[in-house]
Amino acid sequence: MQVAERQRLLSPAEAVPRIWRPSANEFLENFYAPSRPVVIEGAMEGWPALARWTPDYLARTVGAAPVTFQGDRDGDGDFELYKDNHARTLPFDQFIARIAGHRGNDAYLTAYNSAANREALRPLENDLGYLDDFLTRQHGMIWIGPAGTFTPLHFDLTNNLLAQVVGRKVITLLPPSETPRLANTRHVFSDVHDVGDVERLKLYPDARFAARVEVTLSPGELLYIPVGWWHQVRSLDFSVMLTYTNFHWANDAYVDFPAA
Ligand SMILES: O=C(O)CCC(=O)C(=O)O
Repeated sequence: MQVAERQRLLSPAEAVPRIWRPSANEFLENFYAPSRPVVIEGAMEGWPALARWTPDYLARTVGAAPVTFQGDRDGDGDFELYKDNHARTLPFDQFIARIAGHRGNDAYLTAYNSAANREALRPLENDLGYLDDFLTRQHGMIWIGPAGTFTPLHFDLTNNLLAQVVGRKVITLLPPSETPRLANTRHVFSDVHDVGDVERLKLYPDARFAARVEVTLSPGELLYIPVGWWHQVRSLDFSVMLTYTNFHWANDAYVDFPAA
């Protein structure tokens, strides 16, 4: 039997429903509290960033301010685990010139770089709205990359809300109950890296049977990923996204989790 035939696919509509602008209570009761992923449509309506954020506009607005990004990732199969080795700096407009119109996974400005980039990227905050039903008024951590970035399979120690602003991303989600199949030998990472990589799955046969669901996130859409849900992310286009963790409700699972 082919690997693809053995995979257990969750129904996208059941596992990750799409809903239109829920109230705070609907979101809390049906998704946040029961740890159920969901795509939220309509909540980013009117954000100027959705219309403005072309690569040229981003480069003009931030200019040559130096930014930190993750670079030289291609030669390192564990670039995510050893992310501190990959911190690189460029003037922002040069970083944009390097990724816009290109494809690949070598250079990616990620949420991990957000503290270093907060001041440089502040001019972009004028184009963002707020998600007051779900979050406090603090802007999210920004991800900027070319088509073809790939974040390997991992889970987070917080509930996350992903806000897609530019381009599309495909997010593969696997429930926490699949952890025993995912070779979770190192902190929040899976040795499998990519549950879509047929060659790699030969090394991790249990992972073939891990149930999964794919979500394509488009500009203006939010994805709620509950703490502990495995995910890997691939960008289809030049992409800008924000990750928020500042919910109105408890979000501190990391306190009890063993350090890396
Ligand atoms: O967009 C990506 O490349 C990764 C996003 C992610 O893993 C997250 O926000 O938790």
